[in-house]
Amino acid sequence: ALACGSAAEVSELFDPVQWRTVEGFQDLQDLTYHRGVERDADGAVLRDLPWVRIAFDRPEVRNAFRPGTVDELYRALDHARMSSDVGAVVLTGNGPSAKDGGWAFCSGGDQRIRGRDGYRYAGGETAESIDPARAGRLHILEVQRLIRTMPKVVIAAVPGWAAGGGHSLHVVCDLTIASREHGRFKQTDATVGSFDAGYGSALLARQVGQKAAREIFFLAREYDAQRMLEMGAVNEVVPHAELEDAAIAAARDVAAQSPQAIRMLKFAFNLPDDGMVGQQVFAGEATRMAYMTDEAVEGRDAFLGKRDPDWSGFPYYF
Ligand code: S0N
Repeated sequence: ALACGSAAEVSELFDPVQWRTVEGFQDLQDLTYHRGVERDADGAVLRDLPWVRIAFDRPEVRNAFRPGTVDELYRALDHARMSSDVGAVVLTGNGPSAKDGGWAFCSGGDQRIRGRDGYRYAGGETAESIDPARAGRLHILEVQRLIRTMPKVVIAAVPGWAAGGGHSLHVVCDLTIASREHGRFKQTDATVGSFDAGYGSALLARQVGQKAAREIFFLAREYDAQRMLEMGAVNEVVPHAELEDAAIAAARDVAAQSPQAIRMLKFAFNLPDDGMVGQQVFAGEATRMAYMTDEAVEGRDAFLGKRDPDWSGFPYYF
């Protein structure tokens, strides 16, 4: 087993017994990426379990993401997407901050390097050195789409602040479990002249209703985990120390279900809100399943055999 870091190195809530570092991701700067494992009494890994843990690792800025963080997040999520033995992803934030003990899931875009002229605050970057094609790039939206369309269940484990673009990330996750003591939600987009006019607002309105979503964005107030549970944006509120166990328990329950059924259900839940893209994603899975049938095989084989297909063995189901 690869060294997976101790609770002190990764996060106070991280249980090193439950995880191992994912190979090929030791270079991450702003995230940690671990695979769930079962160990024997001596701590040796017996087997991998079908879930992973991806965590923001910038607790000193409430886990705000800079462009490099988003690159890493996309890379880790895409690796999880393409791992055929992974069914659930726990997305969380490491902590607490060594500076002040504060906890965060994610506080959104790092405001020091944002958009126009952001290079001025980006430590070392200048107008000449920064790649203009990358400056102010909102590729966190690509991450949102990946979370939304990956055929796995993504569970936000919120140990502290979910603010701004971090709030939107929890909204787009399939499930949210929050710390009772430290889970805090605040949509600060409009406060800093930003606005997630996509999933962050529209999907939130689906979850909590129009009036509540407008209140969350227009007033930028702070909500605790219990209030968010009552509004319908959070699935479960648990004692802080039990947050990661609760997330693992949810991942374990997901893993007990049929992978195909989970995929189809996730895409079915997305479909009404995702328009033709939602239909395309759902249809892609339906086609994949259809390709497994004798009927589809007959169509393929007839073409390859340069003969007419024989559909006589395949009823018009009703
Ligand atoms: C999360 C909040 C409410 C926590 O408040 P608290 O507990 O009082 O802590 P603070 O003392 O405020 O923060 C502790 C330290 O962390 C730094 N910090 C916190 N958040 C950020 C951040 N987002 N960017 C940079 N630094 C951050 C504080 O400065 C403080 O550092 P020190 O100790 O050195 O002073 C509170 O912190 C808060 O409201 N944070 C800001 C939340 C916010 O407005 N986020 C941005 C909202 N918009 C988006 O996320 C949209 C996406 C986006 O921004 C983007 C992404 C990629 C590319 C471009 C953009 C774009 O917007 O253009």
